[in-house]
Amino acid sequence: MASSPQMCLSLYRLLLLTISPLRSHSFFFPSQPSSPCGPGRSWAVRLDAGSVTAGCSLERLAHSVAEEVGLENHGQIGQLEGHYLLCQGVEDSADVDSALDRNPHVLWHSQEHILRRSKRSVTFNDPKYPSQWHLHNDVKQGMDINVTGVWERNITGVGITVVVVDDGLQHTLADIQPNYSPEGSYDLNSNDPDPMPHPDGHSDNHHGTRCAGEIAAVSNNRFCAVGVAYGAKVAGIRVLDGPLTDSMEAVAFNKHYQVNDVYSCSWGPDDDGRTVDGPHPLGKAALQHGVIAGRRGFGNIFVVASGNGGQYDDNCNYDGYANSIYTVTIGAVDENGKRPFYAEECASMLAVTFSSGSRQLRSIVTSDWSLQSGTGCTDGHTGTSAAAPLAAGMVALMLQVRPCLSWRDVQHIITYTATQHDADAQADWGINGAGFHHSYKYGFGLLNAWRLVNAAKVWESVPFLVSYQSPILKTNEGIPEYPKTLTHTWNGKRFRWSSTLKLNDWLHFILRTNSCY
Ligand SMILES: [Ca+2]
Ligand SMILES: [Ca+2]
Ligand SMILES: [Ca+2]
Ligand SMILES: [Ca+2]
Repeated sequence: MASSPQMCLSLYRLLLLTISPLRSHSFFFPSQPSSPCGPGRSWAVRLDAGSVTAGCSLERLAHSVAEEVGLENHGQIGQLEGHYLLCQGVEDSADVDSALDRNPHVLWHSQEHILRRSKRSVTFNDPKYPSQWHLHNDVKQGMDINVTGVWERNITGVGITVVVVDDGLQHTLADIQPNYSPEGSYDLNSNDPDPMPHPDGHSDNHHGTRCAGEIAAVSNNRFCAVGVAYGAKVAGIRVLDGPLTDSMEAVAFNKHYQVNDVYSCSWGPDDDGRTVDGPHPLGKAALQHGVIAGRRGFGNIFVVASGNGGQYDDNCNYDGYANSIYTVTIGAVDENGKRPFYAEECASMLAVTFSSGSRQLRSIVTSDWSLQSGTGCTDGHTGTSAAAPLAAGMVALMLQVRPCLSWRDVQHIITYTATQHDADAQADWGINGAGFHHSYKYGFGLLNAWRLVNAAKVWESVPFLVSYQSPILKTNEGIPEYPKTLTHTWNGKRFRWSSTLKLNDWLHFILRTNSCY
């Protein structure tokens, strides 16, 4: 059926060449359209294929219909057989619609009008959104978290609550209030349910509010900025504005843990390159309890910042929050994808995302408190403090599409989807025993929201954690001065530690592994 007009055309070509080589080509085929089809000057017509006589073609019919009604044939419309676009020439024709109505070969016709269509790219009226390069970097392609396509598919963190464990949360701000979760919030410094920060003259308690804005600042409210998961709820636990004890940390890590899905912690022990500290027994127990019992048994996701002691050669392996297997440890890269001066290196870093860099590079634009000299918006959020909340927001996006991901699934998906980037020749990427690229500077690589969410959609859950703790094995071996590497064989497996530690008398290693062997 579909090939018959083609066959008919072929016959005409043959005849043309045989019996009338000098005859005008345009007798049988439409002449080149002499005018563009301007708005309101074109008609789409559907011709009656049944009225094509033997030896003729739809194309030829379209040409003669166009002539009869005073239009030019601009050819078939796409792949729609029998549909042609007829256009008005330079001069206006008489009543085209009536002429087409009367034409026996025309089954249907419609004068074309301009249709209003908008691109499905996300636009926001938030005045600082254009400066949020970490969400859409128009200057340095690829140096953003690749989230806009996720939003275009209506994945914005809806149904997920991220809690910021910090110095408070100003939940009355225009960019926070609509997404604020009082149910997930608490004030452990004043022991009340309201985590509102205290402006106290000595300190800038704006930190928690800035982190919360990165996660879930309200979009399209003509105010400040947009969060990574602007459809998510954000809660605050105020715990850093006063003396902190092990029991307070333990309460914080499990506070409202069936409401709060993700805990964002942009703090840790002193980053002076000399401190080895982390959660004490109760804090440790609370982290473990959170991944076992929180989020209805799927496990809370604890996102922690890797630390800002890079310039003091601090290493996040010394930081017990970072080196805990229960935490997602996030480091920072600057706008060029490079490790900034402040970012720490370590083996326990899972991945990196964007934050501030050297002076000439842009920092993170986010909400701010409006107390003291705050305006409710800042373009100066910095450090690994600014990186971890972006990761927490990305985890919220993952959990929206797959609410039943376990805490281990989230870590595995990060490992699989983080991208190795070539920003730095000194990155020292290696391949680990499971075949993944890893760097002490960049973990498994750059977090990518698009890849995280798509992997989450199809992810098959990994098994529960299996762990084994060996008895203490004393080796009494010194770590050589160069290379600073200690290799030890245990149960037939070789383990190698290399470190930039300034060596003390002895080291106590605890080997923890997620694999069975
Ligand atoms: Ca309070
Ligand atoms: Ca906003
Ligand atoms: Ca540190
Ligand atoms: Ca960790």
